[in-house]
Amino acid sequence: MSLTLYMHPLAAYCHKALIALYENNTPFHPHLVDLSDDTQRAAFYALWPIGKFPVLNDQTRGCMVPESSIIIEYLARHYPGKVALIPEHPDAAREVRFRDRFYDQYVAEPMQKVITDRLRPEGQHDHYGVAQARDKLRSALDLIEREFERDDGERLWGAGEHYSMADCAASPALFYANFVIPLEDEHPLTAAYLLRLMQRPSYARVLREAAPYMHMVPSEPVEA
Ligand SMILES: N[C@@H](CCC(=O)N[C@@H](CS)C(=O)NCC(=O)O)C(=O)O
Repeated sequence: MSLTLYMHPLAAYCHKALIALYENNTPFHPHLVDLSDDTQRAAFYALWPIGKFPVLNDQTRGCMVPESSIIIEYLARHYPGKVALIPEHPDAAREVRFRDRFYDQYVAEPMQKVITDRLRPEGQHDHYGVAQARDKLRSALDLIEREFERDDGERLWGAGEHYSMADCAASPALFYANFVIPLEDEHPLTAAYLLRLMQRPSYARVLREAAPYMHMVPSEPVEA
């Protein structure tokens, strides 16, 4: 098999790449990396010294591709399927890329800051950083909600009427953000969007595969 995805089934950015692969039934080999295992960690860092997954290795083209958005761009160019995750039209493509960046940087990043802080040892928590991250996350969610309201809740997907890379990014970002700031409370249209994303067969499959690991997500009571 030509494509290998280095990943972990719980990792938000790996969900994003997996969704893209499943959307187009692209054949690939999933290579699960357990970073808590010294041997696996060393092997992964030898491949990609930054040590963040997902990383896609394309044996046929001799190409190693890190970064979830770049993996999706790569798949769209070299292994296209019937779902065009990056639209042809440059303006539509720019909108998709903007939404993708938005979900990564303003939803997924602060969400990860809050959740990974829960894994830190006692006495090593970053309370100030977590409070900042929660504020950032709330601002992003408020903006997403306002945009759905502006569209009278009629916009189906992240960047418009067509499913795209923006939705690949939004799926794990909102799924895990919901562990930090429950969406139903003040973001009902965003909660409805998350439900649509979770019902999409590609993400439903990712979540099914992640289910055996979900108990590892730290679910402390949400701070006020
Ligand atoms: N910008 C990267 C972010 C990747 C990332 O943060 N991956 C996390 C998992 S979701 C990771 O590898 N964490 C392991 C670590 O930081 O040690 C992307 O889009 O792929």
